[in-house]
This record gives sequence, C-alpha cells and structure tokens, in this order.
Amino acid sequence: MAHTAKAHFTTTVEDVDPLVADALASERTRQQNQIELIASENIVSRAVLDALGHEITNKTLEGYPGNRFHGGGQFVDIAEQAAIDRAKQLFNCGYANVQPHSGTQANLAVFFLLLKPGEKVLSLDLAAGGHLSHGMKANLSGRWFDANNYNVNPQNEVIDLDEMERLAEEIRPKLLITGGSAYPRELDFERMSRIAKKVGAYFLVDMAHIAGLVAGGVHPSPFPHADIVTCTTTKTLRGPRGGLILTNNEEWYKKLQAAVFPGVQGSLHSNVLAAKAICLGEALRDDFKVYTRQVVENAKVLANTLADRGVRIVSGGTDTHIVLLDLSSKGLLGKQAETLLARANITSNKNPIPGDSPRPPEWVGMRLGSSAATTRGLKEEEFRILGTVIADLIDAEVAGKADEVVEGAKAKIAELTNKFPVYGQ
Ligand code: DSN
Repeated sequence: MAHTAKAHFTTTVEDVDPLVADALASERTRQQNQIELIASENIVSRAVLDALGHEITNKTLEGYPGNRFHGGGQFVDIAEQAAIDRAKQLFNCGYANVQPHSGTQANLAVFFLLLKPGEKVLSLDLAAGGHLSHGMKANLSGRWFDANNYNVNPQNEVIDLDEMERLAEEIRPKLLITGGSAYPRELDFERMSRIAKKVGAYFLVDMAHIAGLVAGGVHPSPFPHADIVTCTTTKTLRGPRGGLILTNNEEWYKKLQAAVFPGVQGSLHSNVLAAKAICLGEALRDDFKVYTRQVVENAKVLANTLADRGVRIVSGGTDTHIVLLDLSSKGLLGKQAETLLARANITSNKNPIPGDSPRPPEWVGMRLGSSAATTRGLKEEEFRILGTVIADLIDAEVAGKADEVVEGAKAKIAELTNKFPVYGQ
C-alpha cells in the first residue's frame, strides 16, 4: 500500500501492524479474563483512556503553563493547570508539579532538589516494603547518595519507629523517606516528621501506593507533616502512568519546578497530563471515597480468608489495599505461587517479605492488592471467593494435586470476570 498522508491518518493498527494489533487485542482479552491482584495496578476509566489516546499526544512542550519554550500550548496549559489545581485541592497542599513521568522520576527530582551527591538518606528497607528509588544500590539513588535503611520490627513486622529514631540520630540523614511498594500498614507521618525534625532532616513521603487511599480519606494524609510528597497517579489513584510532587514549601517551589524540568526531565507528556487532570477530577468525587473504602474492606476480607486457611499474612493483616503473604508458612516460594495462580487466571507477583532472600527466585513472599478488582465492582463476597480459590490452589499445590483443582478454580474466576466485565466487554 502506498504510504500517503491520508493513509497515515486513517489506517488502523490492525491494517498497519498486525503483530502489535494482535498483542493489543490479546492484552485486552487478558484484562477481561483475568482477575488482577497486582497491588500496583488498577483499571483506568474510559475518560482517562480517551485522553491517553488523544491527538494531544502530538504536542511537544517544555516549561510550565503560560511559560513555554514552544508555541501552540494553550490547550495543554488548560489540562496541566487543571491537573495542578485538582492535585492541590485533593491533597490539601499549596504546590503541585504534575509533570514527572513516573514515581521514580518524581523521587529523582526531589533528590536533585534537596541533596548533593554523597549526602545521607534514611529510607525503608526494600524487603520490608521500600522502593528501589529510595537508595537501592543498583539505582541511581543508591549509586550517587549514601543510602541507609530502617526496618520493621521482626516480631510484629510494623515499622519500628524507636529504631528509626535511633538510626536517624546515629546517621543524621539529610533526607528521611517513608513509603514504598509493599508495606501494608498505616504510616505514622506525625511521629516520623518529629524524628526528621529532631535530626534536622527533610521528610519525604512517597505515597505512590496509597495516594488514592489518602485522597479517599481512608489513610491519614502526609500533610501537614511531610516537607515534600511524591506519588504515582497509577495505583490506588487509578490514573495514567506518571508521577506527582506536592509540597507546602513556597521557597522550594521555584527550585522544584526547575528540578523536574530541566533538572531530570525534558519535554512533558501532554496526553498524560490531560489524563492526570481527569483522574484527579474523578478522585475528587464522592464515589471515589466509596471506592477507596471498599478497596480496604476487600483487602481485609482477602487477608482474613487466607489467614483462616493457614497462610501467614505479613504483619498479621492490612490497613491498605496490600496483602502480603508469607508462603513459607505453606512451604512454597513466591514464584511457584505466582505461576500457580496464573494457571487459574489470577495475576499476582512474587515479592520479598521482611528478612527475605536478596535473590528474587528464593523469595517466599507474594504481594496481592485489591484496587483493580474493586474497580471492576467486586465486593466482600467476591473477595471471600478469591481468597478461598487461592487457598485451595495453594493447598493442592502443596499436596502435589494442583492439576486436579486448576480447572475448577479457573471456572470460578471465569464466573467473576463474566459478571464484572471491563470496558463493556
Ligand atoms: N513499584 C512497582 C510496584 O509497586 O509494583 C511498580 O509500580
């Protein structure tokens, strides 16, 4: 087919690229047919998808609304300003930068703003639920800064604030960070901010996982305790892939803008900014509060159902959307359980638990999350079914009889996915 301008604008992906078209179609079917229990995932609204696939993606811009390096940005300005205003309203803070391309980029910009290479950071240990961008050795944050970790109490697996205070006094970090990827319990921002102040550290809350729960009022807000807050818009906030940086510090604000652009990023993602504005608007609605309450209730039901069947739940339960399983209680590894659940169309991920091996194939943990399935409309009753199906699969695997239960488990999952379709499928 001759490649004309008209064809460029009208030929569908099915015609132009069957390989990728097939992958897209298969991914759509996978999302419909599987129950998503990966805690960092969610299912965005049709409106968010509309923005992500909109022509606005063509617009290149650097700078900030009203002060761009390129012309023609007046409509992106509207979207970005809406995202800024809504983020400030939603999280009750004075300043928002909505341009970070991810949570990791947001954290990198905060490091760029507040630290010089070699300065000290104190953050939650990765196996205890921290995040790689908080100082993991293989990440730039760990390579360029002096990263130290606090941990959970080995008895109750809750962050040990006394130990955090002792370490902070000993290490005297410039930046104290809390939050991460796999910590299921409520965070005590007030006490942590007191620890940071006592040792003269800035206090960064990375609320990537819990931003939606904070927005919905089911987890305490990091404001007014944190000096600076980062998050993704992806997870419980149910928006596009991307990050936010929030603060009340007027003095930092200009420097923060410069830390994002041109500090660690170039041009912005116009379509993602529009999608961020939409998801933040959705999170301001009352029905989002109802959604987040259900997310936490569902996670608790899942944790209790599994615990009743003898699966040890790290920290004994959850206050959030995250349920962390210790599969050593059943003699399984995380990767075995991940593969097993996938056979029944349940998507999950192996994860380290406190004190776990540094080697992913040896992890005994599995992280489950309730956000995406709750978006589909599943409630307590369905999460009880999910917990029972998972426990049945695990027990059968331990007994060497998984083949006998997988088909039955798949049928139960199919009942749920048919009853709670995504995108009108
Ligand atoms: N941090 C990763 C996770 O929580 O799964 C990606 O968002």
